[in-house]
Amino acid sequence: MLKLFYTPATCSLASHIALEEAGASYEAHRVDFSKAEQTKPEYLAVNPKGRVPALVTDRGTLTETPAILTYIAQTFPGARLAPNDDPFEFARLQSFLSYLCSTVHVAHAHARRGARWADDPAAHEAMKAKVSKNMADCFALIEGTMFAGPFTMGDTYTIADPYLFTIASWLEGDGVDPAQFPKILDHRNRMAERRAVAKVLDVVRS
Ligand SMILES: N[C@@H](CCC(=O)N[C@@H](CS)C(=O)NCC(=O)O)C(=O)O
Repeated sequence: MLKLFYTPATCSLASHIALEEAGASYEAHRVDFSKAEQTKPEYLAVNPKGRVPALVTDRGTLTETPAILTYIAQTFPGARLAPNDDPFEFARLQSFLSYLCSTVHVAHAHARRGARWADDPAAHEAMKAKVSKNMADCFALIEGTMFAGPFTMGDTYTIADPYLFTIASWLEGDGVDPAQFPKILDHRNRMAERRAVAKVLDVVRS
């Protein structure tokens, strides 16, 4: 049985939705950031990085959202969550996942996790001050050139959709008005109506 370690309102939501969309059997284990559980030995034994998500499989534990999403798509091919047989389309998908992981998520993290990059409180404030502009720039690029529509990669729903949905749900908290990005806002609204998304949101918000 797969085990997903998740925390509400974090990037683990993408993997959680993908498991549900795949029809996977899994257990969801909450990691409570308000109790700093991600820093405790019990959780570090699962993921020494001290982050969520982590997906425990019968072959070992996977971390990093793009890797977990890809694993889910390839383990449940019947759910057709990735173009597994088309190297170019698969690389396009990887490119989108990588951008969300290594650029957009990192831009967002500068608001609350500045201590990863600097010790000086003034530097933390300077990083925070850039978050809304950086996130708006990233989403302008996604809206203008990367989002194919009606789903993220085009006509077919893929693992990029729950990932984009997850990170787009952070916009207001980062001081960005999503109305500037009508395609992304429409995608976010359509995603919220999916059965799998509503089910996972019920669990993480309970
Ligand atoms: N690159 C990782 C990032 C994981 C990550 O930073 N997760 C955040 C939540 S969105 C976390 O666990 N933060 C806990 C902490 O920094 O203490 C991924 O994409 O899975």
